[in-house]
Amino acid sequence: MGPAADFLEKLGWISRPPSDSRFSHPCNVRCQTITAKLLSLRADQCLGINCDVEVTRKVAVVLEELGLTYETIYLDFKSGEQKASDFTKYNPNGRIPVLIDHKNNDFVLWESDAILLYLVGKYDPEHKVSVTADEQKYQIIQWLFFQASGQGPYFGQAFWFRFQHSEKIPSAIERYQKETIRVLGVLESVLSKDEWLVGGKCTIADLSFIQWNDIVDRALEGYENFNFEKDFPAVFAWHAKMKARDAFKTIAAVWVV
Ligand SMILES: N[C@@H](CCC(=O)N[C@@H](CS)C(=O)NCC(=O)O)C(=O)O
Repeated sequence: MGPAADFLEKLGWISRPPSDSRFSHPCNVRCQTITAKLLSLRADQCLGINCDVEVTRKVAVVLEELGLTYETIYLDFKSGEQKASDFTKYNPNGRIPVLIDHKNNDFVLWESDAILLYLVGKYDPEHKVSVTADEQKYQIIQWLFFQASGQGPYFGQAFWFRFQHSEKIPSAIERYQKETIRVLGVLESVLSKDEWLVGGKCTIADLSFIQWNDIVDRALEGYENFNFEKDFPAVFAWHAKMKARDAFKTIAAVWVV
């Protein structure tokens, strides 16, 4: 680790894994500028999580919102560290993020929205980003399911077919870009009437959407002059409000996309 890492550590933005780290991968600040790398977090006193810059940023944001302590570890996707047994023993799906809660007997959990529910269930007694009424709890679950089954896969596939697929397949690009637009339309229809998705406040339901919305311009590159702010003003304003929160700013300062 170089002087940049020393500086970030002094600020408390990163911390180095203890020598008895459960993962062999070093915590390495170079990954903060390499989007292809996987950023992972590991608990020191409290919580651990594996996390990539875009896809699992939301978990880190919620850890910040709740003032929890965590550490970061990076996995290298290119060399397939996420599929190696060192990692799949935690997540058989070979994907990030994974949470390891050292305060709870090293309890392991994967799927980002399940992790968000766990974090607020266990560590948000003041309901900073959660709710108290049963009905609203189910509404949060509803939005998390929509995020995991609607936003994540459609935005992800739009991205994949636009930038990563070996062949150029216009019909696949069109299909997933249109679905991305549809998902944004669903959000717009709700957020043009209400400031937040559930309970009139920012909760994990809202925060679960931030990472993909943050790169929607790229997913929709080339799509009918797409303009996030003009086409979906309520979603754009909602996203901007979340980005202005301290938790997001802390994460964004460390994780350069
Ligand atoms: N529904 C999952 C999605 C997880 C996911 O797709 N993670 C990607 C992040 S880039 C991943 O680990 N990909 C690596 C791979 O598929 O090998 C969640 O929300 O946790």
